[in-house]
Amino acid sequence: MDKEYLEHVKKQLEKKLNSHRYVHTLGVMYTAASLAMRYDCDVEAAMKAGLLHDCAKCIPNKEKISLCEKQGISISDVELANPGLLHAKLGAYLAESEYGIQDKEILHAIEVHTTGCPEMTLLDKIIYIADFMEPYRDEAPNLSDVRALAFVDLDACLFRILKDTMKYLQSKKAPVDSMTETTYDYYKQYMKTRKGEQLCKD
Ligand code: DGI
Ligand code: FE
Ligand code: FE
Repeated sequence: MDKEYLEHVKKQLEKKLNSHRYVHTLGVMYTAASLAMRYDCDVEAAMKAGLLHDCAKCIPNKEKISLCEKQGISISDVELANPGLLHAKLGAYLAESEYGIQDKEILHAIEVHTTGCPEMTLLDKIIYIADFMEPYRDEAPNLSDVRALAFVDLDACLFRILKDTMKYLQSKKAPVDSMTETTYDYYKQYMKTRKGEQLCKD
């Protein structure tokens, strides 16, 4: 375990994030570690991705946009209207350029942690789910169900969160990012197919 690296990054992030976000970040790091243990994923990679997933969250929105433009990171219409969404892509960029992460799997998990994507890797799913269920999160509905499901059936848990997120965005009349929608459609189909296969076996 690269303890020195994790401690070093923790100190950096404490300066870059507000205290609410910093505490959330530690929650995601340890929750991701637990899920990695359960599903036989690389625990150190899960901790690094969890620690860094929101590293760009507290950059002011205007700066998020200008940083993306400078780095040639594409911005969709929905992202332009909701620049907060850009913290995932920018986070992956900063994880590499500022925090020295070279592992593409870690960078990808950070990049897709807000919208998800089709065919997520095990690490992508762990970070996406840990972000939603970490101990300090308290605003989401059905949290206790999601937390229990995460340790029993990772894909069912992922789909449950995607479904709740779509419902939440629709209730707020918030514009849905095309990747959020694509991910939801992909895992809806995936869970349907899985159910069909299960029934064939029975
Ligand atoms: O950064 P965190 O708050 O820890 O969590 P996150 O990166 O998952 O971001 C959560 C927020 O992102 C939550 O308020 C819902 C929002 N979000 C996710 N997908 C979309 C979205 N917001 C809009 N407008 N459109 C989306 O497709
Ligand atoms: Fe985030
Ligand atoms: Fe987060």
